[in-house]
Amino acid sequence: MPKTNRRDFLKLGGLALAGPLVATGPGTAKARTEKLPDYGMEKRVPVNCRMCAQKCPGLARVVDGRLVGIEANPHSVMPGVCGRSVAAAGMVYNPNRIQTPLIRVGERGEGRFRRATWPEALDMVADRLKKYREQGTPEAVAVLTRFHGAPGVDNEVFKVFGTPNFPGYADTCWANSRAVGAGVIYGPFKHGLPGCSPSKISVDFVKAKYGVLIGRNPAGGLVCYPWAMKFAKGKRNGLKLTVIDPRKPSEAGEDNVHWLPIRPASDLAFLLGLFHELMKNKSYEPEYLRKYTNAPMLVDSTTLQPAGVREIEKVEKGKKVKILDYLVYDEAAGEVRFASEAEKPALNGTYDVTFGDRAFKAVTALDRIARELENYTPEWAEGKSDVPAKEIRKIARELDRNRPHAFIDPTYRSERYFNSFKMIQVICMMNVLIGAFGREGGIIWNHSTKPGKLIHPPKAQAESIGEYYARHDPNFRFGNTHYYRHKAVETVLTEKPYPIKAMVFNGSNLLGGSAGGTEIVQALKKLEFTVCISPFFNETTLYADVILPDATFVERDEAINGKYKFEVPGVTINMKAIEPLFDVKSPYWISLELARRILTPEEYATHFKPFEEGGIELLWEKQLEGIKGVPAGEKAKITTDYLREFGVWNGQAPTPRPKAKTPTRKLELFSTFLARQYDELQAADDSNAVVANPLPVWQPAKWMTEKKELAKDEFIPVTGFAPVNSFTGQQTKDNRLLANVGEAISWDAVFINAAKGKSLGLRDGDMVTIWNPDNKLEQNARVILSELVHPDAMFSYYGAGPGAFKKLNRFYTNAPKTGFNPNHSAPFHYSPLVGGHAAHDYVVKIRRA
Ligand SMILES: Nc1nc2c(c(=O)[nH]1)N[C@H]1C(S)=C(S)[C@@H](COP(=O)(O)OP(=O)(O)OC[C@H]3O[C@@H](n4cnc5c(=O)[nH]c(N)nc54)[C@H](O)[C@@H]3O)O[C@H]1N2
Ligand SMILES: Nc1nc2c(c(=O)[nH]1)N[C@H]1C(S)=C(S)[C@@H](COP(=O)(O)OP(=O)(O)OC[C@H]3O[C@@H](n4cnc5c(=O)[nH]c(N)nc54)[C@H](O)[C@@H]3O)O[C@H]1N2
Ligand code: SF4
Ligand SMILES: [Mo]
Repeated sequence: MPKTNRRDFLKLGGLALAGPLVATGPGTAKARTEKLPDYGMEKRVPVNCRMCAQKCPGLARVVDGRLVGIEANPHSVMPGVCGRSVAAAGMVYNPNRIQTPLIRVGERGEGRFRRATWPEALDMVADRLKKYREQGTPEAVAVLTRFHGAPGVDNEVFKVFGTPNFPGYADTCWANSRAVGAGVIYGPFKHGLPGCSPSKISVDFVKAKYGVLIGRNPAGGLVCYPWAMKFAKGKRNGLKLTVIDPRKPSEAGEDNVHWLPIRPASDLAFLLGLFHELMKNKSYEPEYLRKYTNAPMLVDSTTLQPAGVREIEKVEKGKKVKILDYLVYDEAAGEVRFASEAEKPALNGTYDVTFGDRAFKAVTALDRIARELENYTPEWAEGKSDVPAKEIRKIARELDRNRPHAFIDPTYRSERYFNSFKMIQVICMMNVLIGAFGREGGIIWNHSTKPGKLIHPPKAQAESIGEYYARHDPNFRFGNTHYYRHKAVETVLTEKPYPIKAMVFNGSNLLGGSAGGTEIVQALKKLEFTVCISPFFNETTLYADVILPDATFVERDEAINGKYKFEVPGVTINMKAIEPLFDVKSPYWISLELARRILTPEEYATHFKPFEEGGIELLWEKQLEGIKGVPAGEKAKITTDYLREFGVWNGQAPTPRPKAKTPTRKLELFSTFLARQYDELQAADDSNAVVANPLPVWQPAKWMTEKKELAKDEFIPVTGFAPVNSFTGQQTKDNRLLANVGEAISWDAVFINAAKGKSLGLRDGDMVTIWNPDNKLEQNARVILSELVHPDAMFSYYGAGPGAFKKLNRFYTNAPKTGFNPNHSAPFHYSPLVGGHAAHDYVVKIRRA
């Protein structure tokens, strides 16, 4: 087995080398998939596609050492890769990739760099970062990772360095409204906080009969190929869909899709109208609600607190755990009892309760919710959302007719508006009411595996700023302590709770992907040092002091991956298919070189020497040794050799169950977590109490509180993904093989309602200027006048154009030269309590350029 090539390390440790190095990284492993059937010359190597973020298992096709494409891995339970993956060669052989390490020469933001050797660039990074450690403040360095190439090793370098600050990207994606909104109803909870990431559950499209997509487009933003396949299969099986979207997403399929345009950010109103109908029509199975949900929980009608709770012990998976028991009215016993002791908890009614020294009346959660919903008629919802009341009634009937094989998709990318959290809370409550959660054709739990680790860094001394804000910032109460890019920027600007002075961007585009361009630029200018590890240029690299180009996924071996985003557990591997091009290096090699330079020799010897010597093979061995989530009988089978040969292991999908991972272990139609938070916020007279209300209640988006109505030239900037693009990443937008399709769908344009556009004197194809009156930053794009966009919405495909940073055009040839990015102009704000970047909760103006 080839191990780490020690000579390469020695070479680099010595004299600075002028020319490119041949070293490619530790433990370059050999793939066996050549054994799979091929057509003569081709070799097939298992990879986890990274053309977007989802790591679908595929096979890289290599002819004479060159990548010709990626195709489905037939050993996967749902084989398939999407068109972006097929076009991977357009990323790899793009001369616009960053070819050598670069060091800034001009001002930050000018995007002027000189070429450097690896030793010079690595030494500079190490010297500049080491300083903070020597001063005793390693926490002044924040490490922002997303598309990182050396999982299992790269972040570990900085963990041993001593920083606790790894502000993840997902406050722009799912980590707030979605994770908390679904978590409060379904679970799971970790350290007392709810967090249901989108990889934890999925919609059973294959068996579903009817569904509502609202703020979700599984055919455009595929998520991962298996999900897209399930969606397509469901549609072939006759799945009927209603799509609620400010624009018609043609990717969802034209034939059996019913599209209803909605005013941006008014989804919550539509949903409340729908919930009103479902409740009025009693669209539920009493037995499901009694058995699996806390609908019978008795609550105080005005304070919204459970009438009485206690903690009881239960054994789960051999471990004692505490669960929350609550009072219900037991119809069998004819008295109020704890749920754990009740035989037939009542779903409806008001009862006399004596608990502790209080005697009072309490109502069932179901009745209390129903009472609240009386306010939100379909007519009220129509007034706010523009979705006709009769359509809302029709959707309610369809859900009722098809339940439980019906769903309202709990969304994926959720951080759009101040009220996105409430929207998702309400969606998840409705899926519980109609009995769709944990049922075939409804919402089901996914199963992933968790590989073990090779490197075990000590815990940092300082508290991370994410944890700090979650504990001390009342507005970031439910904020995610792993994903807080926004708060990292705030810390740079305010230096609270302590200064952040340097940032390491490892496959993360803060300036392109997060709302608040003006403030982010201020922060990037203020930092003492910035390094970007990325194969491609992006907005953030314009502000880098040093850029280190790492190899792309087909040019490197990678840690084993267990997140398969699927109800079927999986283990997948990514192996080097081709030699790295230009003077780029394996990200594992880069990590070791940084570790060697930044850490003490003792630390290096303890934590990284084993990897240097054992290479990726050792990492894989340790990962497989410590893997969790694989049935005992299967564990022995999944060896490195097995993965080398097949690329993927899949387990069996368990039968869907309405199992809850909440404090009560019931699907919490009435969230006990929110009730407690609501109580505290009410007591503190906090205006954000409405956000924590466990009941389905209306909360306006931020722009609605600032403006009564939009003027003729004003729009809310909404985005969506196209099947050809992937965020702001150059891997798709500057890709020759995708550019034509991108042009064909006008991925660089903004789409507005035809009548409204005409009233502004605009013609189809005009170049327009778009700006936020609050910061005046101007952007240009072509405008397309369309019947298929709500008058208040300005739609753009996210991430294809350069937005306000036209300097990027110098680094690309195939990408559009104009195109709007709402993040660049967006205010620097975040949604109350949960902390999502609320990228679309503001108003833009347009005029002909
Ligand atoms: N307005 C608006 N904002 C959004 C979204 C939206 O739809 N609208 N989408 C949001 C979502 S869902 C997400 S997940 C985030 C994305 O989070 P971002 O961090 O904003 O993601 P990208 O824009 O893809 O930028 C990541 C960078 O990693 C680099 N990269 C690609 N491959 C590699 C690699 O192998 N190694 C290294 N080191 N670097 C690599 C790419 O050049 C790219 O510039 O953006 C969010 N922001
Ligand atoms: N092609 C492609 N697929 C991807 C990715 C990619 O970059 N490219 N990225 C992956 C990632 S990280 C993610 S998070 C997922 C995201 O997957 P999705 O969450 O499905 O992503 P989007 O396409 O951003 O948004 C879905 C729909 O919401 C609509 N929408 C926007 N604003 C509103 C609104 O106010 N109300 C309503 N009702 N609808 C609205 C958009 O028009 C769009 O059709 O996609 C994943 N898959
Ligand atoms: S969805 Fe497509 S681009 Fe994204 S990882 Fe899967 S195959 Fe690759
Ligand atoms: Mo995302």
